Amino acid sequence: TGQDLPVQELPLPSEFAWGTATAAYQVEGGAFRDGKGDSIWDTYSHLEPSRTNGENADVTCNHYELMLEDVDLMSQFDVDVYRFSISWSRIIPLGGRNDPINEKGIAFYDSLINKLIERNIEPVVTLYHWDTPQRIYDRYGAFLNTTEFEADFKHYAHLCFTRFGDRVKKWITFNEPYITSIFAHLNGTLAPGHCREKGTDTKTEPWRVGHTIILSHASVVEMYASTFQPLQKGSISIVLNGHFYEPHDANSQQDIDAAQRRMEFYIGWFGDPVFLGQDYPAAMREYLGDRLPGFSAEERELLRRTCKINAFYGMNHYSTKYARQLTDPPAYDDWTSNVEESAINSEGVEIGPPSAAQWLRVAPEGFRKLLNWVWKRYRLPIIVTENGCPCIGEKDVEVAVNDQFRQRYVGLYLDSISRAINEDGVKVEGWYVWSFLDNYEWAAGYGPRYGIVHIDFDTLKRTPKNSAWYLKRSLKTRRGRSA
Ligand code: GBH
Repeated sequence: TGQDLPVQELPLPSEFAWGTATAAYQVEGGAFRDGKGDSIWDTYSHLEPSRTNGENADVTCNHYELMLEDVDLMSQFDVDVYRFSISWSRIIPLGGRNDPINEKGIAFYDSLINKLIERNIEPVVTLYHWDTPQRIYDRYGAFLNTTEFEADFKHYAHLCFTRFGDRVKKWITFNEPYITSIFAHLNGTLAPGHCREKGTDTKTEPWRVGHTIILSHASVVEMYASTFQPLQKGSISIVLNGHFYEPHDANSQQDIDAAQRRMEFYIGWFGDPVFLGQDYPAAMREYLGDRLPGFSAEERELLRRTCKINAFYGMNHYSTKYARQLTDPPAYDDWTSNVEESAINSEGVEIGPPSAAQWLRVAPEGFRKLLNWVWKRYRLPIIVTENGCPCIGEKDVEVAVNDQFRQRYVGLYLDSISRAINEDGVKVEGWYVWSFLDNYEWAAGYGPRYGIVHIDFDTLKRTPKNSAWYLKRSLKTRRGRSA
């Protein structure tokens, strides 16, 4: 599985971009500062703290106040790129298209962007990383009302392009629509935890949420291309996450099919409409029937007009799993598509060594295969917009600094990118580590730490881990090695 290999420091193209990534709710803090409105995460983390490890991100890294120092710190690692997200309710507190704008919120992102540019770091901006304005959810259920959501999101995006588009040249509309659809609307472990409320329908709602995201993405892409791109000359796309799936029994055709189907349910769900302008994958129609919404003729036209405008495939990727066809599937099966997932295959072989997160194992070969799978299906240059892992015992700064486990993980995953580029002919343009700082890991609170910088959440002291210096060196070496 490649897990026993040493890190080889294989070459990467000289123009390959290396960056770090964060998301607003996870790092900013200042949750109720300077006129910011509540988001569904402010509500969710306070309503029933047991859902979030008893913790919230009211303060978290306090990046809201320490941002200038944070960018100075980041620039010591020689990064090319910083990917961050804008908190919608910080700049439009009530979220809607007729609601007032908060200039103080805009000023925060203005100074962040200016500071990055001063440090020669390219800002890559995500418009939506899970923190829906609470009022939008209260008014009409956010994603559950396609027309309303699309109009409000478009207005918000228009504001961002207008105010920041002179300096921001790479835009991401949505982070991981699969997670918003499934984790927030089916199993309810992420805000708004909608399916925990009465009168919800988990049979159809996750798929309706996905539908809204796809259409909202497409109409924002069209608006950017027609109204902003001619002058601003930036690019736009979406970020999809997904594991790679290996068959549980490599000799079973059923398991081979199950692994393929699992990836279509994870990635093809969004990728086929967004990047190919097509309907949902056939396997989804087959399994979900009319629980899956259809695209009207007009919507199909929108997808066809916009699919080629997406300039890159944004990939968040962490790990690989085994997929097994269920022989005795439940009466209806919402999201696994009759697939059982595991970390151990039919011969007892583990997919890779475990990290500090139960779902995340070190599996660089699967990453290489996923890069190939995505390239073959969508033929778009890939930017790895998130990749990284949490190590065991990292609360303790002494332990965290010596993060050999992370250095090995990122080293092996970068080798996989090198092989995908140089041996397989896949186009990969950049890699952003998740994450710049230890931060608020959603339902897991401050438990798992993904940062290349340690945070003491009592004092807010920042301490770079050795992986930060390793990555600085490694990217220099690898890019120097390519002819
Ligand atoms: C990304 O999500 C997010 O974009 C980022 O904000 C986050 O901090 C980062 O990854 C690290 O998790 O315990 O089996 O129910 C990745 C998708 C969705 C993966 C929730 C972990 C829980 C799996 N994540 N999932 S499980």
